[in-house]
Amino acid sequence: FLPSRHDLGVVAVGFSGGQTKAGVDAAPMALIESGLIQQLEEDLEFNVTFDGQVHAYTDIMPKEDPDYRNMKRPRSVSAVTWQVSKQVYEHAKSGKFVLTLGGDHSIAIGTISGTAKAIRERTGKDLAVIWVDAHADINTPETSESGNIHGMPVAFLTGLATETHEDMFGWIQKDQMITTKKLVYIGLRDIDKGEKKILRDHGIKAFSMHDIDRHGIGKVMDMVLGWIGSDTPIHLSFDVDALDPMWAPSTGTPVRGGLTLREGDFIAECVAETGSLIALDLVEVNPSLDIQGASDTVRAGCSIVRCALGDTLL
Ligand code: HAR
Ligand code: MN
Ligand code: MN
Ligand code: MN
Repeated sequence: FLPSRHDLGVVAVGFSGGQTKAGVDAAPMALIESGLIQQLEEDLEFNVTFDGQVHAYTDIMPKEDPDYRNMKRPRSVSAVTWQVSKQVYEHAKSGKFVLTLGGDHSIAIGTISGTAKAIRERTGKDLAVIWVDAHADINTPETSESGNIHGMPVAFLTGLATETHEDMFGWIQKDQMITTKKLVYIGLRDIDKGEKKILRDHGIKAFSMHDIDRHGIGKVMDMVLGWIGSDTPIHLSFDVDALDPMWAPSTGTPVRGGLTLREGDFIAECVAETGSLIALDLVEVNPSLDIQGASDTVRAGCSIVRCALGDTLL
């Protein structure tokens, strides 16, 4: 199932509709302008397939999009993630590693549904997902206190939330879903009440900041990868707010007490070392928030991507 080591598909998703703060749609351009894709091509010697554009999906955006089941902008998020799903699927189906630059975390509905389907078709295996985040993003529309869909992607991807309307996530088919058994969280520290119940009821594996304090990040990564097991393709979905705001202040929902820059890079390095990583999302960088910290946040994001793609110190 391994992507040919040096073929990389890049999808740039300039979308912010899964939450209410403007600016997260500008992240892909900021990451690219700081030299990320060039570094992957020149320093890491990847064969990059990239259409050269940051997609805004304006042509598929519905004109009206009233709230539904407590979700804000459900048709817009559904339309964009459906399109992202097809883009990511095409790259993954042809055996490329897929890098998606977000955008808010709602876009993971698209990225993971795309890789889950491609990996099933190519290998018959269930995809494992490592979700690095301050938040669990597993609210159903009913448990969400905000209505923001970037707090719900994992619920739709695991089938804990379902919808029959095709234009409001009803497009997500079984072969695009993931199992809660192969989902692992790292970095959690701001979980809603309803989410705690979901994590407990379904026995979902989660390593909070408390666990990282107790065991250290090295032991935690051993446990994460041990839980997933070898010979399992892995999709890493990295929300930059997993990092402490000291390192990544420019993000929509910062939570103090997070990962250091090195812990973030270490997570990415350990997953890269398995040789089983098939896709990476980098999301929630918002260069328009905490403008003094924007370049730090972009640099932290670039560093995580390079580490996940196998950049090593020596
Ligand atoms: N749990 C809260 C909600 O559902 C906050 C979610 C924040 N999500 C992100 N992505 N920033 O992790 O609204
Ligand atoms: Mn998130
Ligand atoms: Mn988050
Ligand atoms: Mn909260």
